[in-house]
Amino acid sequence: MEQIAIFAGGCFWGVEHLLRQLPGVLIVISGYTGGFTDNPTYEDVCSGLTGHAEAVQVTYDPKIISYRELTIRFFEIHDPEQIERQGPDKGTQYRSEIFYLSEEQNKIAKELVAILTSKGYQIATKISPAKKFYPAENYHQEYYKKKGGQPYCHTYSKRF
Ligand code: MHO
Repeated sequence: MEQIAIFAGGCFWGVEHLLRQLPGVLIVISGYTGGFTDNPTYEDVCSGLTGHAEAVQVTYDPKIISYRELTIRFFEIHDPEQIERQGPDKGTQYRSEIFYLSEEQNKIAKELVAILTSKGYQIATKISPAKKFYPAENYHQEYYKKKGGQPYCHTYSKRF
């Protein structure tokens, strides 16, 4: 049975591109969530006034990849110590946040933050219940695949 996970880790182009490469990840949609306006556009979210974060909705097969493995990768492809920014992108829409869809996901996310904290990281990542996820405009989907090139705001760093 497929499951869903939602992560915000800065510009969704890079998060989408890097999570899509994992075996067991079936679909990744770039979008907006965590704010207080309905049907936000990219321009709305860029204004920083909607409360939404750029985020990805990941559909995965838990028989191939667990939520824990997926979330570990999320922590290793963005910098979870940055507050309200990611690399060159500044603003609350680029914050680091995990939107959990079950108590089990909440527990796993908190355990991973505790592990990183015990290693000395100052984790900025928020952990919040999932709210409605709004898919972004088509031109934001599979951005790097369409344009060619590699993410410039995200790289892999081993942290676990
Ligand atoms: N720094 C990026 C942000 C794009 S993202 C979809 C840019 O090139 O505009 O927010």
